[in-house]
Amino acid sequence: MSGTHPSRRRFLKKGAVAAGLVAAPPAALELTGGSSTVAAQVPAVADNNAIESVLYGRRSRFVTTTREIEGRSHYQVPRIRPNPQRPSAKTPLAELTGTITPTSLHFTTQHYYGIPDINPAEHTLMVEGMVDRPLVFTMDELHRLPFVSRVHFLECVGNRPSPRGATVTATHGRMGCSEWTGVPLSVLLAEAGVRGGASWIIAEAADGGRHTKSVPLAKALDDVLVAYGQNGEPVRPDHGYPLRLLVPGFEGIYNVKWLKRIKVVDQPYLSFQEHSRFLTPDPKTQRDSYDFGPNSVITRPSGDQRLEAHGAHVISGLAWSGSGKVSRVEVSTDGGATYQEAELVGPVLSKAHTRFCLPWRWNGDEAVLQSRCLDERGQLQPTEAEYAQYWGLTRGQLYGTIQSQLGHCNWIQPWKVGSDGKVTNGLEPVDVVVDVHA
Ligand SMILES: Nc1nc2c(c(=O)[nH]1)N[C@H]1C(S)=C(S)[C@@H](COP(=O)(O)O)O[C@H]1N2
Ligand SMILES: [Mo]
Repeated sequence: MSGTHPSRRRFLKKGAVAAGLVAAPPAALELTGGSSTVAAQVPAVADNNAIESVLYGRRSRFVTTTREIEGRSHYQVPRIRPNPQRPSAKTPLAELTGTITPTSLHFTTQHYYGIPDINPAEHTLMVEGMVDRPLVFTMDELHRLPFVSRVHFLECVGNRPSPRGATVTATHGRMGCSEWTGVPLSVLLAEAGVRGGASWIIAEAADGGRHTKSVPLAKALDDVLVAYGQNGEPVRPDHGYPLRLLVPGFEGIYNVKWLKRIKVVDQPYLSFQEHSRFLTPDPKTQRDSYDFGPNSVITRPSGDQRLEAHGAHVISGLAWSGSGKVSRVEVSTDGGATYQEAELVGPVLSKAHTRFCLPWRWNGDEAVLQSRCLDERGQLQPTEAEYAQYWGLTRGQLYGTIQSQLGHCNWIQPWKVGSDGKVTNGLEPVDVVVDVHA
């Protein structure tokens, strides 16, 4: 789906918002006569009363938002759309409200292998290596241990603001935020007894690619979860059923899905995912990169949407930081010349998406909307120019390099509102953009 909001568009036309009075818009009714792109996808008949709809719930037939399928996962792999071997997809951020990403719409990344079909009755988790007592847990045993539930964002290092990104899904859709439930890894490690001299763990998956990642032991003992629940349900197959590692604030790739084995060791292993994708001959980028810095993006209005009326609007988006809580979000409507503090909506949780909003009157002039995040560590989200200067990169390098070899691309994404209300990307165009999800 495109990022347009047909229901909102119709509603705004009537001028109710411009008057500052927000009554509940009759979205479904409006849509029947609304945008043809959406109307075309609306099933002719409602099945709200069908048994299947009641058994597992079903959204309104007027709501048709889906994830957006990824083309390729590696710059050397030809673009195939969609690729059944590694079905990956992005979150339609512009269509969502609040901070929890519905699991059905939560982005998903598969590398060279597809999604396995694992029988939980046969699945086990082994904890071994530099421990006093190597242990094997069945899923039943894991479910009998004390658990925690925590809300955390999960983001792929492949997210990057980009002049070529027509929508916020294109630039930032490789992220989601869920309530994760599971056993703290520290509990399992205490059970096994970590030996002196240990400093890392290696987490390994049960999928065909045996996705493997090294995690510092200090992080493993801090807030890492062995998660079996996502948003109140068992983790779904594309997110790692029946068990995944959840490494809050770290790059997505650390969050090993279909988790099979934890090995306690005294050094990081150069596993396939590390050496083939994340190390380059350039010493500047040959660094360990873990938790994401402060970040934010406006999701409404954002690329490919259109403001249909002058007057009252609300600028809304998401802010997050891998270092902890968001402490402040500021929004600019003049391309960064001046900023105003936005309201943080709902709970502000550590290493979680935080929704922000700012009421704004649009008088019909061109405007450049952008947000910046300050996190509790005092780190401020950089502009593109500040980021490039810090790493000594040209704009060509910024957009012509694979995201995972750059690091964490958390610079500010501006959206430009034209005098016709059309919202487009506010970054200066560049010749080359390499877009890869890692
Ligand atoms: N076993 C396994 N774990 C994996 C991956 C994978 O391909 N296989 N992809 C990683 C990457 S790169 C990301 S960004 C996240 C995505 O998690 P999600 O699919 O639940 O959104 O999972 C990580 N864990
Ligand atoms: Mo990723």
